Amino acid sequence: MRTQPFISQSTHPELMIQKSAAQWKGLIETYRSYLPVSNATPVVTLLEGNTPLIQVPYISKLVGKGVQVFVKYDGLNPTGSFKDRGMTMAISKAAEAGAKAVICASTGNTSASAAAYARRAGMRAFVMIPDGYVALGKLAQALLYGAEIIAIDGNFDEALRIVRQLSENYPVTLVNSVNPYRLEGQKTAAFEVVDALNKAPDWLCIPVGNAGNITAYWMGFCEYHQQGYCDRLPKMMGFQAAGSAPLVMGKQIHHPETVATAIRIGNPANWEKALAVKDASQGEFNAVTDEEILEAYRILAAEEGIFCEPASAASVAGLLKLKDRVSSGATVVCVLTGNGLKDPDSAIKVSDNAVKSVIPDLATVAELMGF
Ligand code: AN7
Repeated sequence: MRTQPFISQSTHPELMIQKSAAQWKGLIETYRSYLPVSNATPVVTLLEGNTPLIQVPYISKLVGKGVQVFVKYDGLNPTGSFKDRGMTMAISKAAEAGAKAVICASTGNTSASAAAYARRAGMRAFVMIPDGYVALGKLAQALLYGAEIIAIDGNFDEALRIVRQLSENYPVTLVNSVNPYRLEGQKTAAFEVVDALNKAPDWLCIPVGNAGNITAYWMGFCEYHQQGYCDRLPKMMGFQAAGSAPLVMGKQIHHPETVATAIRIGNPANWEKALAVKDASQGEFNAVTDEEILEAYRILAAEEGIFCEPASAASVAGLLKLKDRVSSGATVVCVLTGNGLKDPDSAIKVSDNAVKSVIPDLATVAELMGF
């Protein structure tokens, strides 16, 4: 799903050189000095990372007050989601440790990413999914990558509990975001945001499920801040779907529901870390309804030309919901975590657009076009 390599302005010279080189080498090579890898680590990569930070003028105008909104389009990673940033690290470190098999619970994207990277490393990939709640594109990926897919009559939280126990008792490495290497890889997205903006944004809006990504972004911003590459830190604004909003409600949700199946999670694995990020960044967790998510999803595609999956649009839905509270002239980055092609069913359902069928005749087609 990658397009042309994106060449960003870098705040520091060695990255400038690497990023303007003809071939992007993947995020481990690019950010090696910030990551827990050594020469002994076999780098398993599909050249993930280096995704574009795109201005969204229509959404900026909806927010008003001279606010500049960008989206970090992480759906352009090799398997179509931000999970690849974490998976290149988790699988490389698993390979270094001699692992022969990995396992994850997944609402879909983690399973696709784990399967791709594990198979590339010659490992077995076990993925456990909630039966009937994984978007079609994600399932198609896991199947073709050769994952061993186990569907349970239960939700993500139940699957995570089982795979955690399996990894404790059998020779199989857990690659959910409780694996610390996942967060190390994912923090590079924050590096890229700062490299592109030459500063940290005022707000970082991000969809939240297990809260791994919000934690990883915060790690990345803090590290770059310590290095002096940005002189302030963003408010971390996490958004959950209203039917699956444990961090907003302050309690576990036993039967999470939302159209955004990627974030249909009632008991986030990184709960404590997420609360710490909120406090440290003076950020917030807020809920957005399925209607608000789908409206942002539609606006992103129809007005900005950007196709993300519904869960990703929660970041933009959240910004639009809280727009009166953004400072004038602020810079806001919304993270688009997954590609729209992951979930064609939702797109077809949401769209009020229709295919017009016609006979293959010039005059008939021209008339249909209104000419
Ligand atoms: C598109 O694939 O949990 O808050 O099993 O696929 O770090 O969990 C996916 C999560 C946001 C939430 N957007 O990130 C999985 C899984 C998309 C996602 C999230 C997910 P976290």
